[in-house]
Amino acid sequence: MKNLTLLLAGSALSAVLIAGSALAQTAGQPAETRRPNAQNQTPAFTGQTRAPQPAEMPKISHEVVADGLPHLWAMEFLPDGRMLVTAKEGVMHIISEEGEAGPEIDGVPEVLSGGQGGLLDVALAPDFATSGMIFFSFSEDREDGNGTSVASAKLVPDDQGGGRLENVNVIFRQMPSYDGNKHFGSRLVFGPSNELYVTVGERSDPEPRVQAQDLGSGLGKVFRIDMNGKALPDNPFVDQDGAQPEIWSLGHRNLQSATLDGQGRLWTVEHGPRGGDELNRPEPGKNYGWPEVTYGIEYSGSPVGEGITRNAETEQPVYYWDPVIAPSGMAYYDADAIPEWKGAFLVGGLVSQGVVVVHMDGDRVAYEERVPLDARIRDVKVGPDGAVYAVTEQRGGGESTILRLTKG
Ligand SMILES: [Ca+2]
Repeated sequence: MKNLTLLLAGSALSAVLIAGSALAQTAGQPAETRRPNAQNQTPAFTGQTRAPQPAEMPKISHEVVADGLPHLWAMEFLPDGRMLVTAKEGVMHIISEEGEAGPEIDGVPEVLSGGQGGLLDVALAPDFATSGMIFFSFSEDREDGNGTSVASAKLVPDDQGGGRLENVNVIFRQMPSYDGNKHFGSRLVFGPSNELYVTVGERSDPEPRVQAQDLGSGLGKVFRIDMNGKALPDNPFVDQDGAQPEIWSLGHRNLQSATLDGQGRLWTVEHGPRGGDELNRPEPGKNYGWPEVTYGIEYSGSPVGEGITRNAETEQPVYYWDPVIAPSGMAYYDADAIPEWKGAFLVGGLVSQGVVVVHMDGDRVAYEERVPLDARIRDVKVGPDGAVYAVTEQRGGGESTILRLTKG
């Protein structure tokens, strides 16, 4: 009896501790303990949401490696170990290995930085070491509205820690334009054959968002293009009348996380509706459902469309989050410094204020782990040292920092 009393007291204590925090740090239990927003929805298969935490969770510490930065959106490591960053307002900087930001890079084109727009992602060309070529996405002001565009340029560093862009060339425009300030995406990822994946959004409002299902529209898609912005000849819709040939997959909402896995395959995490963020491995020509088939509910609380979470014509997400993490930035961990994370995806969480570690078993999620950082995480990268670098932002646009996460 005494033992039972102790046991009950222990359980009550755990329950209180868990209730006091959104995250439970107990192996085998899901990290997320809050009620889902979509109370009546159920996953299509075991492990599609709220996967358990792994038995081995490394102790992670973090330090600020750079601060006092403008509102950053993306970061890439240069071959020399420095970091190239984009800031939403439309500037780029090179940050030294000591964490000092150089002067603004000259020649960055005007961007539309209101709302969710701005200078967005940056990617180094696969041959950057010899060509100096970079690719970047941005919200572009246009005569008939605005939209996400992709430009290429040659980055020419100077010896003051800055540099300039030469031969800036807009190679791709998401069409149609729309007069709004939401859901521009975007991320840029080069595949193993130098193909460039471009993720975008569906512009959020009721009128444009349905175009995520329309192959004649570039809203709510993943594109696959060459370095001149042209559709690749083996894209899935190149021979279909009325379809945009650059489309790789459709039915997406707002994609701000993308990376390749160890096999060179594209994975994405997208901002879903309230309770519907999702991890996908976009395959050519496949339909990922939005806004007709989705988990979650509208931010107003009403169902999304007919409230359908599955049908035969659309792909189920590999994984979904309800409540949302608000994903931005993503990396595949293939380094040795944090062995427990080998083969996992690291996803930045704006609302979840940390890094979400998604451990895979084949193409399914086995475990989910959270690293709380008390800051909105806009981008995540693995450094040449095997540490994880997380870019923070402040809502409303205060200063950003870059954090370095290490084991121990
Ligand atoms: Ca979906």
